[in-house]
Amino acid sequence: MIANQLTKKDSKLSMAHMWVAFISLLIGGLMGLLQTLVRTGKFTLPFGIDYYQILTVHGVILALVLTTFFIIGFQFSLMSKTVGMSNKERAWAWIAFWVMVVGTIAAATMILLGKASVLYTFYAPLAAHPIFYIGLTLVIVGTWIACFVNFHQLYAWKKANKGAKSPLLAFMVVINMLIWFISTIGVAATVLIQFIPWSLGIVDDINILLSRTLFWYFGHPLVYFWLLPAYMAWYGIIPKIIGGKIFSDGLARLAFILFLLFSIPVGFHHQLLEPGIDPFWKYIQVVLTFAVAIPSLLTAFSMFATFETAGRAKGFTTLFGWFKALPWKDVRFFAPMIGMIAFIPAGAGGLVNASNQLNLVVHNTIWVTGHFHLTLATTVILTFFGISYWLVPVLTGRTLDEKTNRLGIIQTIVWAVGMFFMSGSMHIAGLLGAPRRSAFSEYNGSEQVTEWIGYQYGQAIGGTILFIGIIIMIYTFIYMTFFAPKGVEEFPIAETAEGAEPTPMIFENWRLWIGIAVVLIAFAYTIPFIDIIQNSPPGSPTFKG
Ligand code: HAS
Ligand code: CU
Repeated sequence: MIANQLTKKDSKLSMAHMWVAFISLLIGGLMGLLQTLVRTGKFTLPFGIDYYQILTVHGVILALVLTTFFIIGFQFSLMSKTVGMSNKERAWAWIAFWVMVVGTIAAATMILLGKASVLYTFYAPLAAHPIFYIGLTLVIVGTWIACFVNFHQLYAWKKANKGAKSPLLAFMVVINMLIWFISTIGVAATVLIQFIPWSLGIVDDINILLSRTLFWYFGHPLVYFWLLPAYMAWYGIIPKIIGGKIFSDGLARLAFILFLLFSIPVGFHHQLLEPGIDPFWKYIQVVLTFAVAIPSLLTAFSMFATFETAGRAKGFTTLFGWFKALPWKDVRFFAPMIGMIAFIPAGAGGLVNASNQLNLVVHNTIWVTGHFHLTLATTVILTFFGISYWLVPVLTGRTLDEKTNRLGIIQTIVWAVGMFFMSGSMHIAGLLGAPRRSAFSEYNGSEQVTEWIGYQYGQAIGGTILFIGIIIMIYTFIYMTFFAPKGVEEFPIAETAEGAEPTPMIFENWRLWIGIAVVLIAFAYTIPFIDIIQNSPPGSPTFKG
């Protein structure tokens, strides 16, 4: 039998992923700073570097590379800790890692050579060099190997522990990888069937609407692939850090199952203004989008309940007394907590985006950029930073000392302040009509532009503060890896509260949940796909990105 623990070999595997993630943070963050400076109109990029090239580096390296490597590395550590990893599984996990690294290097090289300035969404008819798409394909193939390693880990554990409920965190990892696997089939299809033949010149035309629909079939679940590891930490780790218990194991699993069901059939909320999709199906997918907000609302409820019960157990009896009982000075709590607080306005913004009439106002404006810098770049990333303060010492055999804790608290505050300015300015400028994905322009002296410029400065101020946050984070990462005192750091895994309702075993019925997920996807997408394939207009001329 395989021991359920994080061995030295497992640590090395997760740590390799962390290295890629933190190097990506530095490179991607620098690009972000440059972008905000360009948009003030007072700064030009040196050496003839193009704005859209650095924008592509920024999006690809942060939204795709950093996240994927951090998530997969973190999830491997959770799986080893809760259900164990065999030597064979670890060998496959390393193969997955290297396939992803090779793919990343291939795609990154093309972007750096200026042959793939197509942004992270690579919308057709902007065309990149074929190697860019082949690189992306390799990254996806690597993640698929990682998916199957995780599936096999839980399967092996279940076989050895017949009838037992799977550990909560392992259950969550498997759900996240199921969402990832099902959704990446869409992006793999468009890249393999459409983009690669087209960029190689084998075919002249590309069905733009189809490619964008396949992209967003993947693009929305992608954001939950980022969010769910943060939720794993909120549900399964934070209660331990605050000296409490998981409020309800069953509720946590239910939330994750709802994500599996509703994350995917909602991609049209990114295409509400796209002509060529029947409004009826947009409406259906918007209804499903509001359904996918429910597990986040369950999570908000669960977290409040966890905080309150922990506070009351410590003897705080007043209505909000539990608030004081929280360990504000412990960065393992503080960083994710700021992330949670940010998710209240961030999630509300998401519901604004998903509302058809309001989407008309915000679509393609920098409001949307503000939205995902609150969700991804604050809620998710601050939680990831919060995880790294204990995970990196666990992986390197060191301890989270006073210095790391202090640096982490400062980092979190710097990040929150920087993001307040940057994302806040983006939201307001967006409401005033400022476009996203756009370098500085005076738009031929249009008067409206004068309304935006103040907020563009606001973004540059925020971006500069955020870059300071990145330097602090990188310094802390290096300190934790090489210099923090040696010792044994705790891997905090929470237990369920006594007296909580038992978890229904039906939650482990994978066939049922995957089955319903597939039915929902088929319902939301089959007719629109047929319609798009039969009725799309001919492709437009190709533009080299
Ligand atoms: Fe989004 C666009 C709708 C969540 C990321 N989103 C984007 C893009 C990205 C992104 C990257 O409907 C741009 C893509 C592109 O390049 O074009 N989004 C939503 C909705 C949600 C949502 C309905 N988005 C996310 C998350 C992301 C993310 C999460 C990343 C991680 N989004 C949209 C739409 C668009 C969009 C449209 C397209 C816009 C357009 O026109 O282009 C929902 O999932 C949000 C639900 C969340 C909640 C909040 C629950 C609150 C919690 C915190 C509790 C706090 C506690 C602390 C306990 C309902 C759980 C309390 C403590 C105290 C002290 C108070
Ligand atoms: Cu979405």
